[in-house]
This record gives sequence, structure tokens and C-alpha cells, in this order.
Amino acid sequence: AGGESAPPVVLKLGGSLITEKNEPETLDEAALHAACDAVAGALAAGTADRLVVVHGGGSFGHHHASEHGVSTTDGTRDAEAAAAIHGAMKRLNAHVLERLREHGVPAVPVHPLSLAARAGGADGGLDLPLGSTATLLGEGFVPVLHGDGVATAGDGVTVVSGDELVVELASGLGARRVGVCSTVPGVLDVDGDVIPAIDDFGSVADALGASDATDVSGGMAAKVRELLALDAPAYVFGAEGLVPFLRGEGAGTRID
Ligand code: IP8
Repeated sequence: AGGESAPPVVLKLGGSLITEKNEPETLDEAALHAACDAVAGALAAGTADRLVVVHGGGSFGHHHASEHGVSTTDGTRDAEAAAAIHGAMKRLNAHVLERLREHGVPAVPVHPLSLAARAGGADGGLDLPLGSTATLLGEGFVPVLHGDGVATAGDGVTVVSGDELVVELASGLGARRVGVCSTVPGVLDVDGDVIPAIDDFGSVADALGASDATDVSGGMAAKVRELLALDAPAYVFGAEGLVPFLRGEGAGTRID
């Protein structure tokens, strides 16, 4: 790989992975350190030389979003609420950037609230202009995006999840591989075992509880469906999968 125009790797670090879920605005320092170490190692080895990182909200964004009743589908026109959610996510983003740079990773922020918009209506798509991210990548940086508030026509500000950003980035940048790292070792079947590979939604729909029509919060079924639609292979894995994934190997569940 390599070269200016090589397709990038898109990696999501779940909020549950890098924060302490039950302690407001608290990092899981050990997990974040391990993740930064894995990213730095892959950049040094050249196995993921063009990399975009996305992180979720964990105990930073979600606390403020639920306090103000804001979700991916319920917006707010209260500027204080929007600022509280965005502020918390910027604090988490600043921590992630600082830790990455301490590991020698040339990480810079890209804040979705300043860039993206949702069209209104039930099927209103997300518009995420990628010029800044693509240019930063071309200049050798590692852009770091995050779940955030997003301007939404007819609904004020809603939440954009890290998972939505991963899908937009992967399709818009023509990603080579996509990794979604959380505290779960992969997509699990009804017995709790990791499903090694998914290439067809129908074959796993039952195991994922896909009949649950109320699943609008980016549950596993919705996530798998969106990752399947991408051209790039996607991997869903836990902390133990990060090093192999960034080395270009398989990890957790392969969705392709
Ligand atoms: O943790 C949502 O991102 P996620 C972030 O990827 C906020 O769902 C603002 C709650």
C-alpha cells in the first residue's frame, strides 16, 4: 500500500471502549492507551498508512444527549442543549487527540457539527462534505471525527452517531477496509458466539433480532445492514482485534 491516493482505512473506536461507561466524562485510560499504541504501531509499520479515526460518545456525549432528550431522531432547538452535547464530545475528542499525538500519531480534529447536515423528513440522508478530511489525509494527517450534534432540517440539532460517520467516510473516501472496535468481540449469534463472517443479511437476521422495528438507535442489525452495503470489507471486533485488524488481518466478524 502507500502513495498519495491509496484508499484509506477507516477505524471506529467505540465510546464504550475508550470511556468508563458509568462514570460521567471519564476515560478508560488503559483501553485508550492500548488503542493509541495499536494505531501508532500500524502507522510505523506502514500497514495502515492512510487512516481516518472516528470515536463514539461513551460517557461524554450520551449523558448530555439523554439529559436533553436528543437522539439521532429527536432534535433540539435549544442552543444550550446543542452546545452541551457538542462541548462534551469536543472534550472527549481533545483527550483522544492528545493521547494519539503522545504516541506520535499526527492526529487532527474534524468536528461533524461544523460540517454535516441532515435533510429533513423520515428518510433524510446525512450530508457530510469530505474535502477537509480527504485533504488532511493527503497531507499525512490522521483526521479524527466523532459522534456529535448535527444540523437537521425541520428538527434543530439531532445526534449523528460514530457508526453513521464510519459509513459515510467509507463510501465517500472509497475506504480499503473498515474496522469497528468496541467492547464486544464481534457480531454475536443467539448463543453468544462470534459469527466469523456475514455476507448476506438474511442469514443472520434472526440472530440479530432484525424484526425489531423500533431499532432506530443503531443497534447491531442496523449496523450490519449498513456495513454490508459498503464496497469495502468491514470488521467488527473487540480490543483484542485492533492490532490484527490494523496489520491487515482479519478480526472478529468479517462483513463483506
Ligand atoms: O457513541 C454518539 O456517537 P456514538 C455521540 O457513536 C453523541 O453513538 C453525541 C451522543
